[in-house]
Amino acid sequence: MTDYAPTPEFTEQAVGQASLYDEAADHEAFWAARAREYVTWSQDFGTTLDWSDAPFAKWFVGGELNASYNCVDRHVEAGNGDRVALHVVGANGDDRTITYADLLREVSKAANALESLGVTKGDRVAIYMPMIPEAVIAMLACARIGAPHSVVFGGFSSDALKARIEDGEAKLVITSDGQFRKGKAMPLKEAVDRAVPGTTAGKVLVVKRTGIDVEWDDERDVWWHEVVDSASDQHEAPAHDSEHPLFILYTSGTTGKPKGILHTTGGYLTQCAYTNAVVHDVHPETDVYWCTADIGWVTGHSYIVYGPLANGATQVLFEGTPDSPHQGVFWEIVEKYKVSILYTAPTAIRTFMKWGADIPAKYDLSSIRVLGSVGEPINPEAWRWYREHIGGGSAPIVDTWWQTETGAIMNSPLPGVTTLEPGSSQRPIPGISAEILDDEGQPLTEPEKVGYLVLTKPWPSMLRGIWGDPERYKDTYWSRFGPEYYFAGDGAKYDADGNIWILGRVDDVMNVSGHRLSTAEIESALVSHPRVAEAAVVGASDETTGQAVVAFAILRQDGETGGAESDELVQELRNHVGQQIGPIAKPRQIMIVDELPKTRSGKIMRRLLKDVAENREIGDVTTLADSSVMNLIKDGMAKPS
Ligand code: 6R9
Repeated sequence: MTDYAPTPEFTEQAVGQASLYDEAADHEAFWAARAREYVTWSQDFGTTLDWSDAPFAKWFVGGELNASYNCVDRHVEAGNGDRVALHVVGANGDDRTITYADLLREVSKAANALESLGVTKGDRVAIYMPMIPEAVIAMLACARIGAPHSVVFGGFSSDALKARIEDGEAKLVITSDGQFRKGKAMPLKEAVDRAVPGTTAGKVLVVKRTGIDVEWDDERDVWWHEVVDSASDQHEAPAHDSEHPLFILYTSGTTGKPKGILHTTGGYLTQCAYTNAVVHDVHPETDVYWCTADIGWVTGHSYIVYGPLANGATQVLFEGTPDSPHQGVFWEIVEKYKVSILYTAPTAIRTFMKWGADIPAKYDLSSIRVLGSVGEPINPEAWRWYREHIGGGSAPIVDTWWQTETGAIMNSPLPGVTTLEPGSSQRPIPGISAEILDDEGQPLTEPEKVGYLVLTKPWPSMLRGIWGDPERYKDTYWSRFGPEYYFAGDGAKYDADGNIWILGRVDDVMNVSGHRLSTAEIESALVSHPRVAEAAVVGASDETTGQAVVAFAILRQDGETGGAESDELVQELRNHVGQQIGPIAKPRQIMIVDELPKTRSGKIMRRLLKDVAENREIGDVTTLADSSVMNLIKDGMAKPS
């Protein structure tokens, strides 16, 4: 039996010590102490938590701060201006080093430029960019002014971008001319040009990244290098209320319309900085930290931008993908920059496993001392491979469970304290309280009983609502088990040692390579195609991506089907989804069927379709309105195409 207890040497130097669990017995005093430990306040707060208007929380009431000041200025003021903030690894071989002093100048210039474009406190700014330092600078410039950013993943379609600009009523969009993908310059601004007309966005600020040709609207479009480079590098960071909105980030819900998750300043920054310190064990003077997420996802927000920069860490910012220019690029970067903390996703780890251990073995990975995982459950096999082949057989792995809504890490081992259990994110970190409830809302304590994960106490980085939809906020998160419990939407169980195992979403949300996609959203994209009458989408388990999108579509009667045409149509439908939502949403498989399995009340029984998609025996069909449907679907699948 392998012992995954921390070594005494690791424990001794660890930021997160066991005493934190004891200290957290007084919930509010614990968080008040973290807020003062990790954040510099321009005005100290009074009440730690105001929960009188639950589920609408206020944390660190009356406190004032500036998130950008906390992530940049204060490190320069403390004499650390020469410390590298970002080792920028470009996708085109053009690496750059940005120190904290450089970052302060760049963020100040960008803040001045945004103000010159008419952005003021409270205005929303959409950011649609590749993984370039200007994206980080733009986020921090928005935070500085108090203009909430809404970062839209650069892989999303122009339709998805438009919906997010409209919902957040963004005044400005920041983008780039293009982006490098596997060494090739691809357009990006083009999608913005299609998204912006008819929306509130009056200006588009464009970073020149690739130099490819772009359409230009003189009234609306402004080059970043023209307004930012010439702006003053002095910008006083104003103090904002602790509850001032910091950003909106859209995530998939159970209905087609994405939810704009709202985060505010003081509580969010506190929990991001604290968790990054105690979970990733960041020692800013000596560590080189690399989180491989994209800033378009919450992991990039909390663990590239706000957490590590608030802590004054040195990090790698990588513009590229794991397979370009070659399958060893991650390990080449680890070797070159002596990365000591690596935070990535199970889907990436499984891909590396598939490529083979001989690839990382060619590089010197001895600098690595902590590994992290996020985005979906990590299967024990991948966990062991990660530890063995990347972590030199000894690096602790922190499997961190959290969500866009929770803002920061909730369940995770502490690397200097916890004896690790491969595949489980184990237990709530100090300051967080979770339980598993059964269908009736009774707490489960017995091992191996499957229930629902809930959070039982408010936490500083919790979402403050869904943008523009307070009712949906209450319904989605605070009604399933009553107003005392935050319902996370994940199934979970305890093991005999009291570790929590997350079993995946219990709602109609899929997790593809760690990205949340809603079945309803993809179904409505399919149905928006003129040939499709009805569609059902399920997440089928997939060796590499965790889950894969599998769609079943019924065609309209007026069209022809069959033969070669149906292959072409399937391709066309896949592309249609890609265009409507983004390439990550493209179904792995689309099956053209004559019927869908439905209950008598007309609900599609996705459970049965999932059985088909995963090549399993079909489960209980007794609640189907027409039980012969499943035979038809199965027969259809068995037919060679
Ligand atoms: C940070 C992030 C949240 C959903 C969450 C859960 C799944 C994330 C996990 C995990 C098991 C982990 N999830 N981390 N499941 N173990 N360590 O991923 O946010 O994109 O909002 O997704 O991802 O299902 O509910 P988000």
